[in-house]
Amino acid sequence: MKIAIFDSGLGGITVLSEAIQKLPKEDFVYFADTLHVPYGTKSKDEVKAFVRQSVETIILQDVKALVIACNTATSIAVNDLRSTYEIPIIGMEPAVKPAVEMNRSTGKRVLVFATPLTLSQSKYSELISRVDDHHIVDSLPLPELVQYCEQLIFDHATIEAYFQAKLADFDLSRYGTVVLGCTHYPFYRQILKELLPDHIQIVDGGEGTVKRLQQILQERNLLNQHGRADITMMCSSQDPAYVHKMDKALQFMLKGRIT
Ligand code: DGN
Repeated sequence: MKIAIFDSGLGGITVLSEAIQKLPKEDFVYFADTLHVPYGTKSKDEVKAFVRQSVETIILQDVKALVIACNTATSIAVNDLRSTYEIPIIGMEPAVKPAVEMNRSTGKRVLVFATPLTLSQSKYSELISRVDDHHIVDSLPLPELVQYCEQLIFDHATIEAYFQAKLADFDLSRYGTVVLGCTHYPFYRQILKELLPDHIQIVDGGEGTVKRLQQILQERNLLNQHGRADITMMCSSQDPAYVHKMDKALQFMLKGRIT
C-alpha cells in the first residue's frame, strides 16, 4: 500500500521529497488538484469542496495514509476528512511553535509567511494565541510565490526582487526566525537564505509532518520494508504536461536544479 501526499499544486512536492529521504522503503502517490490551484486565494467553502473531491479520487489508489501537504487545505478541511475516512490523515501546521521557542531567549521576533487564506483562518489565530505568549509573531501573505512556483520560476533575479519588495517595510534586524507556512515556499529557501541577514533562521513544517507520519505508521504497524520509493504522480486535470512539471519540481527539491 502507498502513502498519499496531496496539495493543490506543486507545493506538496517539498513534503514528498522529505518523505522519500526519510522513508525510502515506502511507495508514494502524489496528487495535485490542478483543476483548482491555487487554493490560497479562494473561499473556505470552495476549498472544502475541492479537497473532498480530490480525496475521493486519492482514496481509490490503495493508500494506507494520507498527508495533506498544504497548510491552506489542512486549516480548512482536516477535521472534516478525519471524521470521514478511517486511514490516518496527517496535516500541515506552520512551524510557529518551534520558532517562538527558538526566540524565547534572543528577544527577536518571528515572521510567518503563508497564504492569505491560511492566515485568515481561526486555526491560525488559535495557534498564535496558544503559542505566542510574548506577542513576537508577525505574518506576511505571499500569494504570488505560489504562482511563481506553479510556473517553475526559480531564477534568482525574479524571486529576489519579489522578496525585496515584500520585505521592504520590515526591519529585519528585529527578527530571529522566518517560518515558511506554505508548502510551496521551501522551493525558495536557498534564495531567501542568501537574501536574509545571517542571524535569521528559516523553518518549515515539512520535517515535523514527515516525523509524525513515520510515528503514526510505526504505531499502527504500517511501515513498509519492501517498497522502493516508487512515485505515482497524478493530477486532477489529468494533464501529462503537468505530470512532467511535477517530476521537474521533485528533481529541483532533491538535486537543487532542473535539467
Ligand atoms: N501549498 C499550499 C499551502 O501550503 O498553503 C498553498 C497553495 C495554494 O493553493 N495557494
